Amino acid sequence: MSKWRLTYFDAPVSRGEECRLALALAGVDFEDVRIQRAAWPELKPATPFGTVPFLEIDGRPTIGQTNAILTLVGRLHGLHPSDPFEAARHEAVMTFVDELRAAVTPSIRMTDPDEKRRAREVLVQDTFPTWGETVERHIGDRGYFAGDAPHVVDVKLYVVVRWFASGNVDHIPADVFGAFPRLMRVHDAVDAHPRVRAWQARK
Ligand SMILES: N[C@@H](CCC(=O)N[C@@H](CS)C(=O)NCC(=O)O)C(=O)O
Repeated sequence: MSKWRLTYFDAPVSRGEECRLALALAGVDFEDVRIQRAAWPELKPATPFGTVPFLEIDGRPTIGQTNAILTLVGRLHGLHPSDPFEAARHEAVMTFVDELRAAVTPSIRMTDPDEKRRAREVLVQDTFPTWGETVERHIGDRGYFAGDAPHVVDVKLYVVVRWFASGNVDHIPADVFGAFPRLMRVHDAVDAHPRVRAWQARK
Protein backbone atom coordinates (compact mmCIF):
# COMPACT_ATOMS: atom_id res chain seq x y z
CA MET A 1 0.00 0.00 0.00
CA SER A 2 1.34 3.43 -0.87
CA LYS A 3 1.91 6.10 1.73
CA TRP A 4 -0.79 8.52 2.79
CA ARG A 5 -0.48 11.83 0.88
CA LEU A 6 -1.07 15.16 2.60
CA THR A 7 -1.24 18.15 0.26
CA TYR A 8 -0.75 21.77 1.31
CA PHE A 9 1.16 24.88 0.27
CA ASP A 10 4.93 24.86 0.63
CA ALA A 11 5.08 26.56 4.02
CA PRO A 12 5.38 25.22 7.61
CA VAL A 13 2.30 27.09 8.78
CA SER A 14 -1.41 27.11 9.46
CA ARG A 15 -3.80 24.28 8.70
CA GLY A 16 -1.33 22.31 6.63
CA GLU A 17 1.29 22.27 9.35
CA GLU A 18 -1.36 21.21 11.88
CA CYS A 19 -1.98 18.11 9.75
CA ARG A 20 1.70 17.45 9.10
CA LEU A 21 2.49 17.70 12.81
CA ALA A 22 -0.43 15.45 13.74
CA LEU A 23 0.82 12.83 11.26
CA ALA A 24 4.39 13.22 12.55
CA LEU A 25 3.15 12.90 16.14
CA ALA A 26 1.22 9.78 15.13
CA GLY A 27 4.38 8.30 13.64
CA VAL A 28 2.84 8.06 10.14
CA ASP A 29 5.40 7.98 7.33
CA PHE A 30 3.36 10.10 4.91
CA GLU A 31 4.06 11.78 1.59
CA ASP A 32 4.34 15.51 2.25
CA VAL A 33 3.06 17.01 -1.00
CA ARG A 34 3.84 20.74 -1.22
CA ILE A 35 2.29 22.79 -3.97
CA GLN A 36 3.43 26.15 -5.27
CA ARG A 37 0.93 29.02 -5.34
CA ALA A 38 1.23 29.22 -9.14
CA ALA A 39 -0.01 25.62 -9.45
CA TRP A 40 -3.00 26.15 -7.15
CA PRO A 41 -5.65 27.54 -9.56
CA GLU A 42 -5.38 24.44 -11.72
CA LEU A 43 -5.51 22.03 -8.78
CA LYS A 44 -8.24 23.83 -6.79
CA PRO A 45 -11.31 22.54 -8.71
CA ALA A 46 -10.16 18.95 -8.25
CA THR A 47 -9.97 19.19 -4.44
CA PRO A 48 -12.83 18.15 -2.15
CA PHE A 49 -13.65 21.69 -0.94
CA GLY A 50 -11.57 23.91 -3.20
CA THR A 51 -9.07 24.21 -0.36
CA VAL A 52 -5.94 22.71 1.15
CA PRO A 53 -5.04 20.72 3.15
CA PHE A 54 -6.47 17.43 1.91
CA LEU A 55 -5.48 13.87 2.67
CA GLU A 56 -5.38 10.96 0.21
CA ILE A 57 -5.37 7.36 1.37
CA ASP A 58 -5.51 4.50 -1.14
CA GLY A 59 -9.00 3.04 -1.45
CA ARG A 60 -10.65 5.82 0.56
CA PRO A 61 -12.36 9.06 -0.40
CA THR A 62 -10.07 12.08 -0.34
CA ILE A 63 -10.53 13.86 2.98
CA GLY A 64 -10.79 17.64 3.03
CA GLN A 65 -11.28 20.07 5.95
CA THR A 66 -8.50 20.29 8.47
CA ASN A 67 -10.43 19.24 11.55
CA ALA A 68 -11.77 16.16 9.74
CA ILE A 69 -8.20 15.20 8.85
CA LEU A 70 -6.98 15.87 12.38
CA THR A 71 -9.73 13.90 14.08
CA LEU A 72 -9.32 11.00 11.63
CA VAL A 73 -5.58 10.84 12.27
CA GLY A 74 -6.26 11.24 15.97
CA ARG A 75 -8.83 8.45 16.10
CA LEU A 76 -6.66 6.04 14.13
CA HIS A 77 -3.54 6.75 16.16
CA GLY A 78 -4.66 7.39 19.73
CA LEU A 79 -4.45 11.18 19.50
CA HIS A 80 -8.19 11.86 19.86
CA PRO A 81 -10.45 10.69 22.69
CA SER A 82 -12.49 7.54 22.14
CA ASP A 83 -15.17 8.82 24.52
CA PRO A 84 -17.63 10.81 22.32
CA PHE A 85 -18.26 13.48 24.93
CA GLU A 86 -14.59 14.08 25.63
CA ALA A 87 -13.99 14.05 21.86
CA ALA A 88 -16.67 16.72 21.43
CA ARG A 89 -14.97 18.83 24.10
CA HIS A 90 -11.72 18.66 22.11
CA GLU A 91 -13.50 19.35 18.81
CA ALA A 92 -15.16 22.43 20.32
CA VAL A 93 -11.77 23.91 21.13
CA MET A 94 -10.49 22.99 17.65
CA THR A 95 -13.39 24.94 16.17
CA PHE A 96 -12.59 27.80 18.53
CA VAL A 97 -9.04 27.93 17.11
CA ASP A 98 -10.55 28.34 13.67
CA GLU A 99 -12.71 31.17 14.98
CA LEU A 100 -9.55 33.00 16.02
CA ARG A 101 -8.07 32.47 12.55
CA ALA A 102 -11.29 33.80 11.02
CA ALA A 103 -11.10 36.91 13.21
CA VAL A 104 -7.53 37.61 12.07
CA THR A 105 -7.98 36.84 8.36
CA PRO A 106 -9.57 40.18 7.30
CA SER A 107 -6.53 42.07 8.63
CA ILE A 108 -4.21 39.85 6.58
CA ARG A 109 -5.93 41.02 3.42
CA MET A 110 -5.82 44.74 4.29
CA THR A 111 -3.45 46.69 2.06
CA ASP A 112 -3.78 50.09 3.78
CA PRO A 113 -1.13 50.06 6.57
CA ASP A 114 -3.15 52.30 8.91
CA GLU A 115 -6.29 50.25 8.50
CA LYS A 116 -4.27 47.10 9.18
CA ARG A 117 -2.66 48.56 12.31
CA ARG A 118 -6.02 49.69 13.68
CA ALA A 119 -7.57 46.29 13.02
CA ARG A 120 -4.66 44.54 14.72
CA GLU A 121 -4.88 46.87 17.74
CA VAL A 122 -8.50 45.84 18.21
CA LEU A 123 -7.46 42.19 17.96
CA VAL A 124 -4.77 42.69 20.61
CA GLN A 125 -7.03 44.65 22.95
CA ASP A 126 -10.23 42.64 22.61
CA THR A 127 -10.15 39.50 20.51
CA PHE A 128 -6.98 37.84 21.79
CA PRO A 129 -7.66 38.41 25.52
CA THR A 130 -11.24 37.13 25.22
CA TRP A 131 -10.13 34.13 23.17
CA GLY A 132 -7.23 33.38 25.52
CA GLU A 133 -9.34 33.65 28.68
CA THR A 134 -11.95 31.36 27.18
CA VAL A 135 -9.59 28.68 25.95
CA GLU A 136 -7.63 28.82 29.22
CA ARG A 137 -10.76 27.67 31.07
CA HIS A 138 -10.93 24.50 28.97
CA ILE A 139 -7.32 23.38 29.45
CA GLY A 140 -6.54 20.96 32.27
CA ASP A 141 -3.83 21.34 34.90
CA ARG A 142 -1.43 18.68 33.62
CA GLY A 143 1.04 18.85 30.72
CA TYR A 144 -1.25 18.89 27.71
CA PHE A 145 -4.85 19.98 27.03
CA ALA A 146 -6.16 16.83 28.71
CA GLY A 147 -3.56 15.03 30.76
CA ASP A 148 -0.01 13.88 30.22
CA ALA A 149 -0.28 12.82 26.57
CA PRO A 150 -0.84 14.97 23.47
CA HIS A 151 -3.98 14.94 21.33
CA VAL A 152 -4.65 16.59 17.99
CA VAL A 153 -6.25 19.51 19.83
CA ASP A 154 -2.83 20.22 21.37
CA VAL A 155 -1.30 20.38 17.89
CA LYS A 156 -3.99 22.81 16.77
CA LEU A 157 -3.43 25.05 19.80
CA TYR A 158 0.33 24.84 19.31
CA VAL A 159 0.30 25.98 15.68
CA VAL A 160 -1.97 28.96 16.30
CA VAL A 161 -0.06 30.11 19.40
CA ARG A 162 3.27 29.68 17.58
CA TRP A 163 2.00 31.88 14.76
CA PHE A 164 1.36 34.86 17.01
CA ALA A 165 4.05 34.20 19.64
CA SER A 166 6.64 34.26 16.86
CA GLY A 167 6.62 38.05 16.99
CA ASN A 168 6.51 38.02 13.19
CA VAL A 169 2.91 39.18 12.84
CA ASP A 170 2.76 42.96 12.40
CA HIS A 171 1.30 44.84 15.38
CA ILE A 172 0.81 41.68 17.45
CA PRO A 173 3.27 41.45 20.35
CA ALA A 174 5.02 38.10 20.88
CA ASP A 175 3.68 37.95 24.45
CA VAL A 176 0.06 38.31 23.31
CA PHE A 177 -0.77 35.03 25.11
CA GLY A 178 1.55 35.71 28.06
CA ALA A 179 -1.37 36.01 30.49
CA PHE A 180 -2.50 32.45 29.75
CA PRO A 181 -0.11 30.01 31.43
CA ARG A 182 -2.08 26.86 30.57
CA LEU A 183 -2.18 27.76 26.91
CA MET A 184 1.54 28.55 26.88
CA ARG A 185 2.22 25.31 28.77
CA VAL A 186 0.44 23.36 26.01
CA HIS A 187 2.47 25.24 23.39
CA ASP A 188 5.74 24.47 25.18
CA ALA A 189 4.84 20.81 25.72
CA VAL A 190 4.06 20.24 22.03
CA ASP A 191 7.12 22.22 20.98
CA ALA A 192 9.33 20.00 23.17
CA HIS A 193 7.79 16.70 22.05
CA PRO A 194 10.54 14.53 20.48
CA ARG A 195 8.45 13.74 17.38
CA VAL A 196 7.63 17.42 16.85
CA ARG A 197 11.31 18.28 17.31
CA ALA A 198 12.30 15.56 14.83
CA TRP A 199 9.75 16.84 12.30
CA GLN A 200 11.01 20.39 12.60
CA ALA A 201 14.66 19.29 12.33
CA ARG A 202 14.22 17.21 9.17
CA LYS A 203 15.81 18.36 5.94
N1 LIG B 1 -12.29 25.13 6.50
C1 LIG B 1 -11.14 24.75 5.73
C2 LIG B 1 -10.41 26.01 5.29
C3 LIG B 1 -9.24 25.66 4.41
C4 LIG B 1 -8.56 26.89 3.85
O1 LIG B 1 -9.12 28.01 3.83
N2 LIG B 1 -7.34 26.66 3.36
C5 LIG B 1 -6.61 27.73 2.73
C6 LIG B 1 -5.13 27.59 3.08
S1 LIG B 1 -4.84 27.74 4.82
C7 LIG B 1 -6.79 27.60 1.23
O2 LIG B 1 -7.08 26.54 0.70
N3 LIG B 1 -6.60 28.72 0.50
C8 LIG B 1 -6.68 28.75 -0.93
C9 LIG B 1 -8.06 28.96 -1.47
O3 LIG B 1 -9.03 29.08 -0.67
O4 LIG B 1 -8.20 29.04 -2.68
C10 LIG B 1 -10.22 23.85 6.57
O5 LIG B 1 -10.27 23.94 7.81
O6 LIG B 1 -9.47 23.05 6.00
